[in-house]
Amino acid sequence: MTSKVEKMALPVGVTLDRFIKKNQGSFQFASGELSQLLRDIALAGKIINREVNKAGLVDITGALGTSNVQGENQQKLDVIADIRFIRALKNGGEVCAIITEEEDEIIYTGNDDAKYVVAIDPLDGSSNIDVNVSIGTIFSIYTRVTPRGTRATKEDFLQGGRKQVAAGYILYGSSTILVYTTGHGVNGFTYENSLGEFFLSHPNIKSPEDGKIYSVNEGNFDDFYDYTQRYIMSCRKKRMSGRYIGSLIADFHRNMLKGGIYLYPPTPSHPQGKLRLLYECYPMAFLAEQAGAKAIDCESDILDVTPISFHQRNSIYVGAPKMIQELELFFKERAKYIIKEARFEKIED
Ligand code: AHM
Ligand code: MG
Repeated sequence: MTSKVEKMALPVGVTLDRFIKKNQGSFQFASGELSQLLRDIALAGKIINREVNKAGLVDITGALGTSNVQGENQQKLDVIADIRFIRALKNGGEVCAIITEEEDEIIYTGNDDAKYVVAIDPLDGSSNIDVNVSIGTIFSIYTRVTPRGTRATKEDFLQGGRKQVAAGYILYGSSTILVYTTGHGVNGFTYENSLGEFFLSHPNIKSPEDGKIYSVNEGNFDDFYDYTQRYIMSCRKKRMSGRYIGSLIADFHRNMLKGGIYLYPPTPSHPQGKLRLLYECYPMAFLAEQAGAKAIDCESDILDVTPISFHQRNSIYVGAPKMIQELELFFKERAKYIIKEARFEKIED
């Protein structure tokens, strides 16, 4: 039996910093720049964590009264997180340009020599801020395709999900956790407030093969296509647990650890789906694949969807591989349904 003193003297664990350093060698042509960039993101995450934690104390909650580029109400913390992230990435020096869910144009950092571009959703699920529900930051990193020393262009960002070199999220929940992948598995680091450090707490995250949780905004049920409705009804029939926080990262994180599926299908108000391809769908899909889960829309793997614009939206179904397989059977039905419809139209002609 370990004595109380021995327990207290146990090592505190692997810090994010040490983990990044140790694993730097597994990056192709590692030069330390990606490692430094991940550290910069972690630093911004610590700062936002501080802001989020005092959200109820100072006058920073609630709507700002302005809208972002997509006409949605911006929360004050949305704006603060946006500013904090951009500043951290500018000061870090490893990023030449940034796009964020909150702004329309490319943000140039002034570091044209830098190798990477980053797409971020600085505070996702922000309608949950005022009510103490989990929110998070999502990031996605690409190696630029334009030559170093020149100005980055939209081609640097519109490379497609498979070109991501790293992606991750920081979830500000019952504790703050940073989860990321560089294409060599997924690891999670919990923030230890008193030491001001992220420690490896969830090494090599793997999604269960199957699960019992489905996460969808069921208030939209009547708006979903027939085949999606039938899938949801099958989940109900199996007495699966419905769990929907309304913060993608929180729903995703829980499902990844416990086994589940998250769905955001198209609706009349969001005919392409609501979530943004570059800021939300691609990074979650990269993480999901690396954790042995799957992310699709009705047509293909999310990572194969062609990007056209920065703020393009997409439907997404992401979760345990067996659950996605089952959903795909319902999508196949959809194909039949469409073929039937087409035939029917033909006969009528
Ligand atoms: P946001 O980027 O404006 O915060 O919106 C994205 C969020 C996701 O985190 C969440 O899963 C989804 O929107 C919830 O949408 P809805 O309220 O329509 O269910
Ligand atoms: Mg978002």
